[in-house]
Amino acid sequence: MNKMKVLIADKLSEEGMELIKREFEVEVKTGLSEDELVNIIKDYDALIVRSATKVTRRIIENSRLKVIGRAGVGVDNIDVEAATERGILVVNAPCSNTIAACELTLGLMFSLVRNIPQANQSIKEGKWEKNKFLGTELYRKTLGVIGLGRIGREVAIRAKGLGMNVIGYDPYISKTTAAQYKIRMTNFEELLKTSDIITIHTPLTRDTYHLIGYKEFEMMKKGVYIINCARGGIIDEKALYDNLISQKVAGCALDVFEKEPPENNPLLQLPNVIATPHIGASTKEAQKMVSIEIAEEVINALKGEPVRSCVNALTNTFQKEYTI
Ligand code: 9EZ
Repeated sequence: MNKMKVLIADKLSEEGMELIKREFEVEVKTGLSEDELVNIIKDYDALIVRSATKVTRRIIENSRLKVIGRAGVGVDNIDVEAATERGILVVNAPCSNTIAACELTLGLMFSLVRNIPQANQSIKEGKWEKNKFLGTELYRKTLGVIGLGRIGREVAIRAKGLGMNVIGYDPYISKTTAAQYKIRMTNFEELLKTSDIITIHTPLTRDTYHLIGYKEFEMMKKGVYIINCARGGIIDEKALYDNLISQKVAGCALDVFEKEPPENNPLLQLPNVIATPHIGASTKEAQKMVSIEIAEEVINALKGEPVRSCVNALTNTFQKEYTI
């Protein structure tokens, strides 16, 4: 019998690819357009992507795929609804990126309150501006964590270790789970009103699109800091811009944007914005683990064995990812 065929459409670490090659035929073709994918997708039983490839309804409906694997967490680049209609499993790799995303968040939090990127820029320009870079301490400040899934929890645990007062909000996390992690849960409004620093760790869903907008900024403390290493679109960028200009928000750190890569995004012109190019998952460890995690899931799916992380099951409109 012919081996089943797996198309890897975005760069994936060798470790995971080796696992798949043991049992199936693997082809790597990156940088394909939607039309190119539509033309070749009929040949494959499985498709693996990271975030670059958008798996549209058109691609899905021209396929005979059994499974689509997302080497990462958020599936907002996959039309899960179209896949579900065709009975195609969509699996992701939700565990591997946790520490990488968490540690980037902490790095950006320190960078934000001490102006580390701006100070680095300044000294390299030959300046010695000791008085310009007066920071604030994290110790005894209140960190509001919105979204207490895997990443939010790890951020909360570490922030407590820094002597921060950590509060959390997540409508999907039970009091019992929060108690296990010793995180004090609040409602959304209290978190906005009492946090010195707010960090976001939710997926992008119909429910979290523009979760932070004008109304929410209005409720925040003057001088609040904001961190978003989750998904662009959760914060209304126009509202953020206006609140940075008015100094209501003292500064923000962004790893993600409504449009990636950003094109003339005015946020990137502001001195109190620090930014990174969506590198939350970019560690050697995470890239290796994510390739193994997604390989195992796709192999399980193709063999008809149980999978650990199928996202089709999330059918209610609140949990469904927001497809752009
Ligand atoms: C939404 C969420 C958390 C959240 C967490 C998860 C689907 N979903 N939504 C709003 N898993 C905080 C605020």
